[in-house]
Amino acid sequence: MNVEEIKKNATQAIAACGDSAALNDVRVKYLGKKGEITSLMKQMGQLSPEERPAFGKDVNTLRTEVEQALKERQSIIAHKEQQKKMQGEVIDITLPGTGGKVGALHPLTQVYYELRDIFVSMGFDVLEGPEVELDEYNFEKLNIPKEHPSRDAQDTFYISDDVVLRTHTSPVQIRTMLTQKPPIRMICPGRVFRCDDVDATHSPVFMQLEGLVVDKNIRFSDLKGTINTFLKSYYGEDVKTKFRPGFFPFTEPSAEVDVTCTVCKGSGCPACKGAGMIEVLGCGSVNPVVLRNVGLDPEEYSGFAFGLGVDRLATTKYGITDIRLLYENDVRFLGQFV
Ligand code: 2U9
Repeated sequence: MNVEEIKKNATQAIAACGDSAALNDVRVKYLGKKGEITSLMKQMGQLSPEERPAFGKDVNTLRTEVEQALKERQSIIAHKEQQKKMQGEVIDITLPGTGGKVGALHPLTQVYYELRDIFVSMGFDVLEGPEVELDEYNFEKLNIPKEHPSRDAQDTFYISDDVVLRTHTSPVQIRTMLTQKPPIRMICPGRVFRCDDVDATHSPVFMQLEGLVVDKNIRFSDLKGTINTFLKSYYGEDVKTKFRPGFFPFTEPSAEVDVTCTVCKGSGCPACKGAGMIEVLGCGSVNPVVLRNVGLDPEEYSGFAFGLGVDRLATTKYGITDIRLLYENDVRFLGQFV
């Protein structure tokens, strides 16, 4: 084949290439080791010395032209291939997003924050203490004698003879009275532990909130005013409260407090077992024995205290019939409190 024919064929072949692979085949066909242009070069030896310069020049020109054509075609193909690749990667920014799930505070945390904020607005400090406590602070100083039923090993987790998991947050008030002079106006929130089986109304771990006020001239009427103000703030202005006599070793006199049932508004229903009222907290004047146990003179100082279970305040307000719902963390339940 002569130079002109090769040039014509190569130019046509290059123009017909649609992708890099095809173009590379053409390159090999003409410029490869056994390619047609390479073979032309090898034929030089068979020519006479006179013919060689002109032939060499023609073949060189051919090679340069074919190389140039390949280069131009390669550039067009590369551009086309790039366009095709980009079309395959197009992102539709108008598609709806998948969105992240938004978390929320646990209902018990929401209720605790609400209770805390009410007491803080009434001038109470918030204090915390250890969950592993001395028997001395959890029981002895609170006038809970050795024979008292709540000291039974069934109710208390003992770490050793004189160390327990606190069964209430009252030891925090003991610690506070041992280290601070009255006036004391405090609440102490925290986890408490009792050796109970789990059922609709019991959990071996639950959150309590207790309060204590100690000063000169504190009377039972101060307790009633504080508790009524608190309960109206939490349950609503319409709530009715009832103080019934109760008994706690650390308060004297003591009371248990009921509020109108939030489910039936007082007419009687299964939630309040027909009574129209539900018990929500215990309280009383601080027993003078307890004041003396922490070195305060009951002739000079008096006080009141109260205690409540945060889960009970949550279940009564929202008509929840089983406290286990608050501890199992089923999102179908939790989602109702977002
Ligand atoms: C000191 C003196 C007195 C705390 C009190 C109650 C009444 C009470 C229960 C409510 C439901 C415990 O969570 S519960 O099971 N508590 O009824 N607690 S008076 O009295 C104190 C505390 C500390 C120094």
